[in-house]
Amino acid sequence: MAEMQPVDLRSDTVTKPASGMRAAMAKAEVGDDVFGEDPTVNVLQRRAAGLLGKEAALFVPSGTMANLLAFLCQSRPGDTVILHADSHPFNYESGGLGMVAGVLTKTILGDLGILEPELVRTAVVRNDDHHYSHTTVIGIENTTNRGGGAVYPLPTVEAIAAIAKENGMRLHCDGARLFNAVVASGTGAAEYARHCDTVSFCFSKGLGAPAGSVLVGDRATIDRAHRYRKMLGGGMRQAGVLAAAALYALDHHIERLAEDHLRASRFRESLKDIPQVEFPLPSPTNIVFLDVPDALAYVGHCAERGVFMLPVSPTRVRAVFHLDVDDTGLERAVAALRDAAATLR
Ligand code: TLP
Repeated sequence: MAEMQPVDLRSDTVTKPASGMRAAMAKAEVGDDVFGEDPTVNVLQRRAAGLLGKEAALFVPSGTMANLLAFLCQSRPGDTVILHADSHPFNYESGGLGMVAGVLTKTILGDLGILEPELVRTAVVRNDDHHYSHTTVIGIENTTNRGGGAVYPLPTVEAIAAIAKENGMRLHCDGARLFNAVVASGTGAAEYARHCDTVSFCFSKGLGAPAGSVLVGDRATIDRAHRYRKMLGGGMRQAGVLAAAALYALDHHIERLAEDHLRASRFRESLKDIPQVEFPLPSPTNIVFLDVPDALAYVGHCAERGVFMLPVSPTRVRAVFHLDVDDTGLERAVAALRDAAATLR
């Protein structure tokens, strides 16, 4: 077989900085951000806060840290936070909520990783009886990772926000892929954020930056987050190099997310007749789940054909579209998956 570029569909985190982004990074003005003196970080934080209509923002190394800070800042050890059973903080953040924030998690269900407001209502404990832990924060995820990149309907966000408010709780949105939701739904980022106390989003996923996320919210909460970021070792000094990549991503990589969504749906469409492969969830954005008889074996056969995906259960595989997969990559992926499917017979 001729030398072919591998197609990496394991995650949208695998993207490499584009040449324009690297140029922006190279000429970034920097300073010591722990002293608040990195001009590029300061511009990014103001821009992110403005984009979401909030008072303040904090640039942090990862989405995991942004989520942890949100829960740390808005709860006390021994409190309970409400999350979907499929949520990222509950499943994939190394137990930080328990170990670092010291909170209990009450996990509830809902289709496609989207919290069912009525289940949220029943999960809230509002009782002065000292037997109970206080439920202080609700976390939502937009788009949902394990829900197949599903987009939160705005009325659902509103309903959950109303429950939070009625009960004196905070609402955090893990918007690691918030701009995928924005582009797919046409609902503005600030419109989603208006109902949430804090929102995080990542530059290092579909937006294509090498690292970095941001947490936005009111000034007092972000000030607390700043202190905890230092405590967790997330103060980054001349981080303007990374902030420049993030600013470049905001300027150049938001609208193009629609291309990833289109390729994800063409990918599904091109494979739907294969009897060994099923699509268990809709894929409205850039994440596609495939059910196959043996996920490890299938992923292995595809990898031999130069296409990488992630097994997420013994029978489920994830493929994620991003800016380093063009139409040629899509065609190559479809051909490899078809060919590999024959080996599953
Ligand atoms: N998700 C990664 C893996 O951790 C699974 C991926 O490849 O999808 N929230 C959501 C919804 C996420 O999907 C992720 C990353 C994070 C938070 C954490 O972001 P990072 O990796 O920057 O800590």
